[in-house]
Amino acid sequence: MSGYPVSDLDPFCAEYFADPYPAQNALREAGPVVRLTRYNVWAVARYQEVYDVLNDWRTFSSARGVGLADFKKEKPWRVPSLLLEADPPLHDRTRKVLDEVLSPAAMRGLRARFAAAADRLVDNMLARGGFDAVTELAEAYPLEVFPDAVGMPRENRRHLLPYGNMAFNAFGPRNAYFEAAMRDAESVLAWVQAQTRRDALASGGFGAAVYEKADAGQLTQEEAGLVVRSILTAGVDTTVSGIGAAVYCLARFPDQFRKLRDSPNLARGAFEEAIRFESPVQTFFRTTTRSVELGGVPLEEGEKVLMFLGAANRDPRRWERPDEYDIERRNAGHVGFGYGIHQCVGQVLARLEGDCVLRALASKAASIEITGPIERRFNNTMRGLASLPVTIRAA
Ligand code: 4MI
Repeated sequence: MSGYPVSDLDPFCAEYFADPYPAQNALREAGPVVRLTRYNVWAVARYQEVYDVLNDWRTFSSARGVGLADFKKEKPWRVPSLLLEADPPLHDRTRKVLDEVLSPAAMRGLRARFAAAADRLVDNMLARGGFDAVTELAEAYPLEVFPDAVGMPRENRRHLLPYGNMAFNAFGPRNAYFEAAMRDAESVLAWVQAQTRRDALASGGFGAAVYEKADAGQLTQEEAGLVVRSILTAGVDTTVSGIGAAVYCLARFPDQFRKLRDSPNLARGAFEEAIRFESPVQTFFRTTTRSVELGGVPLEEGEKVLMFLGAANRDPRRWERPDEYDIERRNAGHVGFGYGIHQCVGQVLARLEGDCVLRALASKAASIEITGPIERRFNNTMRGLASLPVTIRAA
């Protein structure tokens, strides 16, 4: 007889989004693998099992979708991603293209521009005093620097926000968040699609670089368009939530901001710790390709496994004081960027953005004070705020 714990938790509802930590703790405590009866999927919320699933792509496939929908049984809402929703060998061919286009060397060439943009933005906010750290900083900064780096025009770049909001909702169930995000994004879908065309992308940017890889025979022209779509889908919402998380942490934990001001070189650690602490990408699914035992529980072939990345990043079995934001913590090994073959291909770019914003704040601001009620953004996959009213004082 093989027993396993069950839970009727809904990890895609407002109550959970508002405060996911008690439910995440209950899941971790219930056992290494828990059956979620509401969705008929398996859940892993402990670090060890999340790590094990992330590191075995042969057994825990991405090709049937990394959301709740099983692409073998349901038609995907869009043509599947050649990276996120693919297994080797297809995945490795497209991944190599983005590894090269987003290489650390390429990112180093962006630093001066990214740092100058962050300095300008923080100077503007200091002149204002009070502002919304989500809309006017965490959203404004990536929307300023990222589409430039891709080679996109200035106009309409805000359309990337509803597009990303929809994409990340689409990994969850077809609930009210998904439906609302779909309606919101409908009018920008054609525009986003058009931005993936070769003639829309300025030379020197990531987009043109992807098409040059197609010219070199590494992928087809059609595949190049889809890889550019991946850049546009993954590149904005994620860093918006990451930067928002970092500012929210530094505003809530002033001793940590003081430490950062004393040593601006801690900016990288402060950003990384915010990724661990808030885990902007909260969850992804895999689908089993064979029967397998996980955490002592036998799983059949073709089952969805929901990985709670945010819960793994706060698992007391893995982390000391997991619920403390500590910018000097040794947080290597967190799964906020995933792990294994699918680990975030844009992480160097994300860290560059985070580092530039936090360095600007560390060197220019004496304090960050929350001045009004925060608003949380509810999304099936992405954890973040819609509004964070703050006042910053000049140093
Ligand atoms: C983890 S965020 C993300 C990554 C890749 C894609 C979308 C979102 C994609 O479309 O390839």
